[in-house]
Amino acid sequence: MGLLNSKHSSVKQTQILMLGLDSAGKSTLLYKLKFNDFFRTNPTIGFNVEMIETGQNVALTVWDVGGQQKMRKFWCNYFENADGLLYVVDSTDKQRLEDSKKEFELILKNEFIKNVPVVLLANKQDLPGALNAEEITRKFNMKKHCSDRNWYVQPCCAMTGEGLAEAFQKVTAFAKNCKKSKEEVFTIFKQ
Ligand code: G3D
Ligand code: MG
Repeated sequence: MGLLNSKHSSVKQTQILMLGLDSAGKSTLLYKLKFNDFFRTNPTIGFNVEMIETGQNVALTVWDVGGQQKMRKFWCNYFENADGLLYVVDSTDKQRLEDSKKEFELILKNEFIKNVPVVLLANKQDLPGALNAEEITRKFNMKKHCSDRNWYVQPCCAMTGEGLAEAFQKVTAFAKNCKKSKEEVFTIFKQ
């Protein structure tokens, strides 16, 4: 990946970082999208990484990093190359919503994530009592915390795949624009 490489290839390589607390549904979501199938997951130790072709001249590399508490201090190791962030929330886990929000805010404060577009996935919409996208938007105070970047909140169900295509289309489009403006800055800097 890199700013120069993208000028020499018609297929843009885009790095998407997927984070969220353990059990939010990240790995289920990744494999549903990749294989269009439901896989029983185990807690992710380390990370999973998959290439996903979008059919829009963009190849996504999606990094699914383990979300257990002891893993969260390693999230920052993945920040530097991220072109887009997918943050996954278990919309039914009201007890840990505050924790999830706190972790989200910490990510956004990191220098490497500055201006990186965000799609927040309000997952597990199939379950009773799931907060909807509007409620999650309010709880996470998206307007305030993401005022410096493109953002979107997508309701989804990783088990059925509902909402996933929309989320990936959105983050890809945002990331494309973000990369373009980075390239412009880079070109100006080189002159
Ligand atoms: P993680 O990778 O974020 O840690 P996983 O989360 O993908 O491992 O999923 C954690 C649990 O949530 C799994 O159940 C998985 O089947 C379930 N899950 C993920 N997405 C959805 C969804 O959209 N709806 C429902 N109902 N469940 C979902 P288990 O039972 O294996 O712990
Ligand atoms: Mg996982």
